[in-house]
Order: sequence, then structure tokens, then C-alpha cells
Amino acid sequence: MQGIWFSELQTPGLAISVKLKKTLHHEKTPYQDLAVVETESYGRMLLLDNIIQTTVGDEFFYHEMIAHVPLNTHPNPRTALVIGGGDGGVIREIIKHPSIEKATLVEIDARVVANAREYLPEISCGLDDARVEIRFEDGIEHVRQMENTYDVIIVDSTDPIGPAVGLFSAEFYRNVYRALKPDGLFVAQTESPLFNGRLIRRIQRDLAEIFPIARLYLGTVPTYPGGLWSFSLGSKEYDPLEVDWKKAPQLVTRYYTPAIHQGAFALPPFVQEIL
Ligand code: AG3
Repeated sequence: MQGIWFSELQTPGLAISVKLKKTLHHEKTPYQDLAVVETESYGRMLLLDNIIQTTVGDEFFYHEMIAHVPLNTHPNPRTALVIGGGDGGVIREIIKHPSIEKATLVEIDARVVANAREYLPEISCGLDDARVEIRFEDGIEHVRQMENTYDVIIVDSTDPIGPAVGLFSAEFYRNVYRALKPDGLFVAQTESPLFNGRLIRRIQRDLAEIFPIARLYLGTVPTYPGGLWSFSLGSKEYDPLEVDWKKAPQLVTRYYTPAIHQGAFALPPFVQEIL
């Protein structure tokens, strides 16, 4: 292959390769290796420890699905918390909801936000909204300290390696439950159903023990391992399959629609088997 290619080793036997135009930025932050590159097919791309976090070309699949499913499940979400998500993509989607009064971003690495602001303006543009508060702290600690605070909590983490491991634990989910209002709900990105079945099964079982409603839904994300991605939802009261669509806000989106929302909970047999 001609030119310079970046490859992410997605599993020990599978890589995704993206042709690069140039490297815009590279640094070692206190937490991780960070790079922003310009790709030929997906536009700008954010890498953390050589793992694709997001690209300008396909970020909308992921950010719309992780944000609008929980926000439309709640009939009147006023306060939202994002853990991780320093690129700002989830925040950009959250503030499309007119009911939102405050969106808090808790990101451990300030350099992710700084670089997203500089190099990924299409994704980070919502961070300057007056309703947004950004805190550079550990999401696990933040949730431990909160009680009865948020309508919706969204965990937009990296893969469950290193510092993100705690964001996939039952103890963390119990703290999320406490940090939510009495009718609150939460969603986390939970990796590939094709390659991370055991992890997804364990998370769904943990959530079912903590929340009255625990569900799994799926969305396409072209640059993530397997191309099909999972999201796990825990809810105290509202069922994502019983949204009153007449009352839902009209959103300008590129992937998410009410029909996609409903359909995302239809699990193919190979996914039902892992649960
Ligand atoms: N959060 C990262 C999802 C995991 C991607 N994994 C992978 N490529 N191996 C996305 C951050 C976007 N806001």
C-alpha cells in the first residue's frame, strides 16, 4: 500500500487501517498518548494510546446513539452528566434537547478537551454553550460524591483497559444509581458484541441487579471493532421502549430517528446468545 497508513490492532488478529494525509498533533499527556491525524476517508481522527476514539466522518453514529436514546427515554431531562467524552461530541448532542438546563462534562484529561477545541471544532463546538460545565476530574470519584443529582448519566469512556476499567464495574454502577435522581437513567458504551460478548453479558447482569430496567441496544460505528457497537442502559423508571414520541423534541440528526431508536433494541440471535 502506498503512502502512510495508521493501523489500530482491534483484536490480536484484526486491524483497521486508515490512510493518513498528515499528523496534525501528537503529545504525551499525563494520562495517555494523544494524536490528531488527518485521514483520507474519514477526515480528522482522534487517537488515544493508538486507539481510534472518533473521526469527523463517522462520529455521528456513535454520538447520536449514546445521547438521544437516554435523553428521549426521559420525558423531561434537565440535568445531564457525561463521563469521559472530552472531544465534546456527546455534549453537542445533549444540548440539542431544549429541556436541558445543565450539562456537566467530567473528563480526566484536560488535554483531550484542549485538542478537540483546537483540531475538532465540528465535534467540540457545543462545549462553549452556556449550559455546559467542564470539570477535569476522575469520573469515578465524581459519581461517588454525587447523590440524587442527575436525570441522565452518559459514560463515553475508552476501552476497558487501564484507567477506564473502573467505569465498567458493578461498584461504579451502584454509585451511578445513587448519583441519579429517583427517575434517572444511565447509558454506557459497552464495546463490540462480536468481540466482547463476555464483558457485555457481565455488565447486563450487573445492571439488572441494580436497576429495575436494564437493556442493551446496538448501533453501527464504522471505525470501531466489528463495526457494530453496543450500549448498555440502566433506568430507574422509564423504559426506552415506551417513549411517547408525540412529546419528544424534533432533533436534527444524521443517524438517529425514533424508528432507529426502537429498532436498536432488536437484538439479533447471536447477541441474545451472549446475554
Ligand atoms: N469512546 C471510545 C469508544 C471505544 C472505541 N474503541 C476502539 N476503537 N477500539 C469514544 C469517544 C468518542 N467521544
